[in-house]
Formats: sequence, structure tokens, C-alpha cells
Amino acid sequence: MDFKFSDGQEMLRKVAREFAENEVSPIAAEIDKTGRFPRETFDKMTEVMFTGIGTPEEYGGAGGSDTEKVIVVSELAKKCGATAAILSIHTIFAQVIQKYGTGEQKQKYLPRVTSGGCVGAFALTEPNAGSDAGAAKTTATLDGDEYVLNGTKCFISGGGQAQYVAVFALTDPSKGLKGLSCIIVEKGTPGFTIGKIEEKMGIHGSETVELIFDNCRVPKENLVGKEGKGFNIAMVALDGARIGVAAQALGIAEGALEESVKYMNTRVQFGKPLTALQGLTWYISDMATKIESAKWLTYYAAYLKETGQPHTKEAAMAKLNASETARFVTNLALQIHGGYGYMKDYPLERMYRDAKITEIYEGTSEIHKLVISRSVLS
Ligand code: COS
Repeated sequence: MDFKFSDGQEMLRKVAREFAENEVSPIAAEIDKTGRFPRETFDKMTEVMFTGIGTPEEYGGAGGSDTEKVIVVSELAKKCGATAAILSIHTIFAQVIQKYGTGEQKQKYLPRVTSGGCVGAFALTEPNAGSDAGAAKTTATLDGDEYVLNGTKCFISGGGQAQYVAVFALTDPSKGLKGLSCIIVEKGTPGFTIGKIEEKMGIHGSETVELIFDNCRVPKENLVGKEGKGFNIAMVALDGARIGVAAQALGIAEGALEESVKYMNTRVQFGKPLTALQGLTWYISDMATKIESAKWLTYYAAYLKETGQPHTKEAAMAKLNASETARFVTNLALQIHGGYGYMKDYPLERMYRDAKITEIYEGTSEIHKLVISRSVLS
């Protein structure tokens, strides 16, 4: 067993940390306040090729794999959960095309979403198909050389900014989830519009929208993989995406711990720094221990995925554990900061709000318990 990061991975962590400090941290409070998608940060992430992590260089990517993705996403999340979410969710589109796309689809789309500055999105959820993703009702009816899409997707992160969306729609509604297919829809296609822009509790900068398809025609070449294989494609993509959310949760927790250590060393009460108060130091022990556990489970899931091993259960465990850790740690970090933690002058209340979504999106904690228990009991 070797728990060491390579020199290249340590270098990447340093680059990501500096990027987070210089480019992400200065606008984190502003994008939280305004809900603005930080397009300039996305462009800078393209310049430094964070958007290409996990895609081979021959397709315009930066190479690397899931471990590298966890490193970058967690470093970004220390300073801004929304920016980490933007990157993590954006890479799912490339992951789907890379694994299931045709040669033409890879040549066309991968360079654009890795190094070309285009945003990618993943649209599975519908108003009546959240945890029960297989209940999706959006249809894609083949008509000549085109699929005609009708339906509404909701809670789609980055959907309003995306140039390309992987949409999951029924090509054979009589077959239920076995009739679902994955189809690429490009921004600007007639019949494809952005609906409601959600107002959320946290990760305000990662715009979350409704996507509406009204007789939206796309060439049949936009089918990804085979007809009827959409649900499997979505589930495999979500296994990877869950490692991304675990990385986001890990980073938020690590950021909150760093803030707490800084605060406890400088804040004086009862004539002593807070580090002299045993009750608070025990909070720090609990926070650090849970973070360490979340960290290694997340890297273990990433390792299994990048070495081609089954990882559904471990991705679910990593996400369940890291998201609960993020909520636990941000709660105690806010508590350590007392009244200041509740004020917007400090980043704690934002971290606390940003942490909550990690227990919900890309599968709720309850869904992960279902996935884990099914696997353990089988
Ligand atoms: N990888 C590959 N295939 C998978 C899979 C995975 N991780 N999970 C399920 N499948 C396959 C199953 O093998 C089954 O295929 P076969 O019938 O060919 O064997 C098929 O998918 C149906 O699986 P299952 O019977 O488990 O479906 P259920 O509806 O019972 O449950 C859950 C699926 C609940 C796990 C799924 O709906 C889910 O993950 N829901 C959460 C959705 C989510 O995370 N949404 C986030 C937002 S994305 S925008």
C-alpha cells in the first residue's frame, strides 16, 4: 500500500491551491451574493486546463484521471463550493462522450469542452424523476433522420451556460427506464430553451436551471451509445460524478477547518486564545478525524475508478461520508466562530450553506444508503 501522492500530483495541488487563492477566493462572496455564474473563472480554468482533466491529450484534454480531479476540485472547494461544483459537473459531459461517444462525437465535442471554452451539462432529473431517475418522461421520437425531443428537465447545474447538454430521454416510452437514451443537444437548437433559474440555499454561483424541449429536433447522429442504454450510461456517469461531489464536500470541510484553526489561534476570550479552551480543541479533533476519513475514502473511490475496477459502492460511500462530514465540520466551524461565524464578514455561513447540497445532489444520502446496502447484501 502506498498513500503517497506523486510529485506531479503534489505540483498540481500547489497550482490548484494558488489558483483557488488568487482567482476563486477574491470573488467567492460576490458570486454567492449575486448568484452570477463566474464566466471569467471558467475561462481561466480552461486556460490552465482544469476543464480538460480526465480527458486524453489527443482530444484536447489535459490527461490525468480521477485522482487529479479530486485534487483540483477539493482545492477549489476550500475557497468556493460553487466554483468546485461548476468544474466537477462540467467534466461529466466529457466523461460520457469519452466512454460512450462515437469517434466523430469525440473529435467534435471533447476538444470544445476541454480546451475550447465551452460548458457541458448533464440533464437527467425531471420534476417527477429525482431520486427515481428511471421515471423520466421526456421523449425523443425518431422522425426521419432526427430525434424530436419533448419534455422538461430541472435542477440542471450549468445548464443555462452550457453549449452542449447530454439529455436523457425516452426513445421507447413503453419500456420505461430501458427505453431511455442519451442524446446531445446543442445550445441554440430551435425548440430548446432555458426555463426557470432556481434560487438556492447555497452554491449560488453554479447557476441551476430548467431546460425545456418543445419539438426540439436534433440529428440522429447525436445519440450517444445505443438506444435504450441511457439509464446505464447515466448511472455509470453518476458513479463518477459522486466522486466529484465527495471531493467538493471534502474541500469545503478542509476549508472550514483551516478557517477555524486560524480563528482559534487569534481570537482571545477569557484572556487566552481559543486554543486554550479544551471544549473547542475537541471540536477540532472531531473535525480533523472525520476529514481524514472522508479524504481517504474519496481517493480510494477515485483510485478504483481510474484503475478500471468496480466502484459503484465506494463512490456512494465516499459521497455519503464526505457530505455528512462537510455538514458536521461546517456546523462546528461556524460554532467556533460564534456570532462572527453567523455574519457574512466571514465565509463560514456560506460554507455551511454550500455544504448542504452535497448531501442532496448527484443522489441523496438515502439513495447512497440504498446503493451501498444493495451491494453489501447481494
Ligand atoms: N452502473 C451501471 N449500471 C447500473 C448502475 C450503475 N451504478 N446502477 C444501476 N444500473 C443498472 C442496473 O444494473 C439495471 O440494469 P439491468 O436491468 O440491465 O440489470 C438498471 O440500471 C436498473 O437498475 P436498478 O434496478 O437498480 O434501478 P432502480 O430504479 O431500482 O434504482 C437508483 C436506481 C435508485 C440507484 C437510481 O435511480 C439512482 O441512482 N437515483 C438517484 C438519481 C440521481 O443521483 N440523480 C442525481 C441528479 S443527476 S441530474
